[in-house]
Amino acid sequence: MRKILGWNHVLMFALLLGMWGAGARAENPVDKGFVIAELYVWNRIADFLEIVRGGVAVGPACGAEIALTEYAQLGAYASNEQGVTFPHFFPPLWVIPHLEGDRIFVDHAGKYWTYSVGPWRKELSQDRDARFPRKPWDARAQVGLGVAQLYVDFDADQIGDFFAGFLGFDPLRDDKEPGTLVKREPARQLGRGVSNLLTGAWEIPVNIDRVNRDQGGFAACSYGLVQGLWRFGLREVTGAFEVITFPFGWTPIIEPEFPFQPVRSTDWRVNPLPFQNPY
Ligand SMILES: [Ca+2]
Repeated sequence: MRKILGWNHVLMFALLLGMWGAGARAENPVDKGFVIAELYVWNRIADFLEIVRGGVAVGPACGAEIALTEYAQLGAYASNEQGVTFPHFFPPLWVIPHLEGDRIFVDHAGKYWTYSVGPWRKELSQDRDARFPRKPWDARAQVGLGVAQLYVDFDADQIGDFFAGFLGFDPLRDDKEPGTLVKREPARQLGRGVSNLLTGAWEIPVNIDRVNRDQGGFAACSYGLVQGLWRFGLREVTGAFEVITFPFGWTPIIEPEFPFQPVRSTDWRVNPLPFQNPY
C-alpha cells in the first residue's frame, strides 16, 4: 500500500503549527474557538449542577412537606435544628461552585414550625434563618425523621437557565466568559507539544556544539552530550504532556518554547508546571 503520510509530512506540519503559534500571539482565532467551545461545555455542566440542592439538619424534627411551586404545597412540620444545604449530591464537584465564587453551604438554626395547603401557609415566623430555603417556583420535599431532617430542592430558575443555555441565552447571568479568564492558547500548546516531541532530539547536537564553542572538545563530548540527552528527554516528556493537555492552553513549560527559534529569547529553563493557573 502506498504510504500517504510520511514522517517528513508530520515534521513539516509540527513546525508549521509551531511557527504559526509563535507568530500569532495577539489574537488567534483557533485559540479563541477552543476557549469558546470549552467554556460552552463548562457553563452547561455548571448550570446543570446548580439545578438540585440537598440539605440535612440535625435536631428534633418531625413532619414533612412537599411543594410544586408555592401555589401547590402540602405539609406540616416542627423542628429545632441545625441544618445546612449544599449543591447537588456529588461532593467532588462542589469545587465548581467554589471556583465560580458561589457559596457552597447555606446554614440555618433554631425553632420553626409551619403547615401549608396549596398557596396558604401558617408559620412560626417569617425569619428565614431557622429553616431550609423556599423559593416560589421550586419543587421541594423535606421530611423530619425525629432527630434529623432531609431536604431536596429543584430550582426552577436554574432549570430554565440550563435549557436556555443550549440556545445561547444566560438568564441568570452566571456563565463564565472568555474575557474573565487568563489568556489561554490551546492551538499554541498543541503546536509546541508536537514540535517538542518531534524535534526534541535537536537538543543533542545543539548542546554538543554550544559546549564545544565555550569549553572545548572534551567538555563537548562528555558534559555537552549528557546535557543534550537530558534536555532531549525533558522535551519529549514535556511534549507528550502538552499534547495530552493541550485544551488547557497553558504557558510553556520549557523555554525557549520551540527548539528552532531564529532569535534566542531566553536561557534554557524549565518553568513550574502550570496546574495552578486558574481555569
Ligand atoms: Ca447560565
